[in-house]
Amino acid sequence: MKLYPLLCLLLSCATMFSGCTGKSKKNVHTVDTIALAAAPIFCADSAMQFIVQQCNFGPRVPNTKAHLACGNYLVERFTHYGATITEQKADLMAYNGEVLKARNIIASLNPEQPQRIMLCAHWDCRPWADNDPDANNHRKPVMGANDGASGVAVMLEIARLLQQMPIKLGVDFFCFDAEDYGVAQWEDYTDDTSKSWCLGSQYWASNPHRAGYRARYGVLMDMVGARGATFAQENYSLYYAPSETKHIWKLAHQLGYGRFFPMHKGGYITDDHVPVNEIAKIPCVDIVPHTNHELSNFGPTWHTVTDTPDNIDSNVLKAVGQTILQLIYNENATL
Ligand code: AHN
Ligand code: ZN
Repeated sequence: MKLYPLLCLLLSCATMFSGCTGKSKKNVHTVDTIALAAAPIFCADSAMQFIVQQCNFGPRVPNTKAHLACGNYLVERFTHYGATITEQKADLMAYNGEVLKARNIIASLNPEQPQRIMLCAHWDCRPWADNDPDANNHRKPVMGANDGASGVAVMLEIARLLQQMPIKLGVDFFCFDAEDYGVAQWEDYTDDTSKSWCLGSQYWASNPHRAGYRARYGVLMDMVGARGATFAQENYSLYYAPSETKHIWKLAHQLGYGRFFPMHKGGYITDDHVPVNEIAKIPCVDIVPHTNHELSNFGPTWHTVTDTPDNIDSNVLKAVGQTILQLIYNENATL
């Protein structure tokens, strides 16, 4: 039955009649745009260098020398860019019974300003490349150029630029530890393993570094540098921070990075934004890749020994970094 043409005719009539109400007729072809405050240019080469610097310490697996040295480096860099550092040290029990000497590093700009936003990334590396196609690599640590270093590098570059062009808004850079010690793939767990991930952010959300800490919202950046990455709208983000999520994606499109930010749902990803949303009750968006690859939905280097700086694409860092930098300067313009 050819109902289709009839349906179309009815729909177009409805549209025509609604057009006769006289409301917003002349705006039907204009899309409302986000006003852009003056903002610096995000330097992707600089962000790339911050990835290389972190990786030069070796895999930053908790309880290793590389982890300790890189933590000290992050404190030194954020201090150099004018931030006030709060370190949270805690002994956190991993699922396998290991006690992790964990260290959340929180770097605050304009610490007295009540109007704040939070940027987050994890800085630790996974102790096992358990998604590597070669089983001989499963017990080797992950270098974490993308999974760890990339988000921190984008934050460091933003901190560097904020020192050059200061704002009034408060900005907190959260370097969460012990994100990536989740249950290994070789274990045969049948129960929920989600709490084995994100130990540092779970700790912070239950023990905030300042009593009564609040922020307007947060943005988590996890694995924001891999070649070929695209960032669908993550489902917890859409659930807990719908307006912020849609706004960031719209901003990215307006800045010309639409090909990295498809306007559709990804999946529910267990990540550091979940405790921020569910325990600290601060709306937090996760920018995390959703890539249909046979090895993993996070891309071919995820939890493999190939997660190295040579597989980072600075164009991906640029798309994420410039979008979040613009977001910050726009937020500052509302004060
Ligand atoms: C899960 O694999 C359940 N979540 C991903 C969290 C993660 C690991 N992010 C980076 N590495
Ligand atoms: Zn990981």
